[in-house]
Amino acid sequence: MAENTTLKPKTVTKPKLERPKLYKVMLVNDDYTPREFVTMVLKAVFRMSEETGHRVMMTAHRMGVAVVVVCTKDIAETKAKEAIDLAKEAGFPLMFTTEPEE
Ligand code: TYC
Repeated sequence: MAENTTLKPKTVTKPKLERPKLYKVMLVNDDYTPREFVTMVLKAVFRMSEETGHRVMMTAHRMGVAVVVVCTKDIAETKAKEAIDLAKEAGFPLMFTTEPEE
């Protein structure tokens, strides 16, 4: 028996994917942490090359702060904590902060 099926066009709703808000990890200058130590932390925690680590360290040294990386809130906070912990263990006041990107 032929069925009288009405085919309704399906309404396709495309869910809009929100872009995750991005956060900056900032490196803050201080007068006590040795330059080589700052570069070492940037290499170890943020996987920077010697050259990039040195450049970012010198930017913070000269300008007061430098952007280290832009990533999700979770990763930014985890990386900043890892870096601060390394400095604490070594007895240096080196500070990293996180803030939302404009
Ligand atoms: N200013 C420090 C010094 O002269 C080096 C330094 C650079 C420390 C960058 C922190 O975020 C920093 N020993």
